Amino acid sequence: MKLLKQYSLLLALLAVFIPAMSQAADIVVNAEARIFKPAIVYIKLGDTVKFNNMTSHNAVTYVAPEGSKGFGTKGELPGGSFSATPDKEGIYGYACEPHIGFGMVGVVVVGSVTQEMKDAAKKTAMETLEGPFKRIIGMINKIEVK
Ligand SMILES: [Cu+2]
Repeated sequence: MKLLKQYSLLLALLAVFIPAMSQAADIVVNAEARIFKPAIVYIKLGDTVKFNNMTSHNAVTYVAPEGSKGFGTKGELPGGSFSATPDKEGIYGYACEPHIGFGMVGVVVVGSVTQEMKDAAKKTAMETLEGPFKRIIGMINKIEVK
């Protein structure tokens, strides 16, 4: 009887987690001349952001949630396309380094975002970003708190 109970519990857990895992989605961001389109994307933890047309662009996080390793590699162009799967919920502000002078920045929001999270990301950005990378702050300002 006890074994049957454990078995049912296992089945119930699988029923909950398998659909949740299969819902992980690919969200596409296209690098265009001097912009990312869309520049702000809202995803769930486990979703992947696929950056296309990256031959002359990169996407490197300059603001990331605490403990996250972010995505992209400073000073490197991934070429073609590259996929980023953020490892923590929160706000990721990133830049295309070759075109930062043109304000080519974007934001990935993972999970639900509160005003406090937005304020904290903005504070971090203001304290750590330099020169044209401060453009990321403007993009964080545009995040919709839902
Ligand atoms: Cu670029």
